[in-house]
Amino acid sequence: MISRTIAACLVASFATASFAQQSGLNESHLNALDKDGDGAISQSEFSDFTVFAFKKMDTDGDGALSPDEVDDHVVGDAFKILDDDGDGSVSEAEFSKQMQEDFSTADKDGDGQLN
Ligand SMILES: [Ca+2]
Ligand SMILES: [Ca+2]
Ligand SMILES: [Ca+2]
Ligand SMILES: [Ca+2]
Repeated sequence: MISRTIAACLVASFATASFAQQSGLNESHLNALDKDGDGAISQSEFSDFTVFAFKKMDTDGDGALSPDEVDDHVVGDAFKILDDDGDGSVSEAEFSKQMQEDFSTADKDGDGQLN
């Protein structure tokens, strides 16, 4: 449940601002992620969001997330959860791994779509 919160926080943090603006959608965070508008979020739509979120969060562009960069968007213990190897920064691989876990957790029926 905690891991699911990271994805949910990120969606809330990004979908309302630039993502919703780009897509012209704002009625819900899910709609902002659903690029093809089929009413569900596919694995690839979610992966696009993962890449987008990582780049947006990495404000100094060094290819890793510092605790500050994570804390700007997600409250709580997100950094500790994301930093799998405990080296004090979150790599893109660590970030995608957690986001994919979040996707699987949220996809309760396992059909690869969130709806
Ligand atoms: Ca879709
Ligand atoms: Ca960084
Ligand atoms: Ca790390
Ligand atoms: Ca599903």
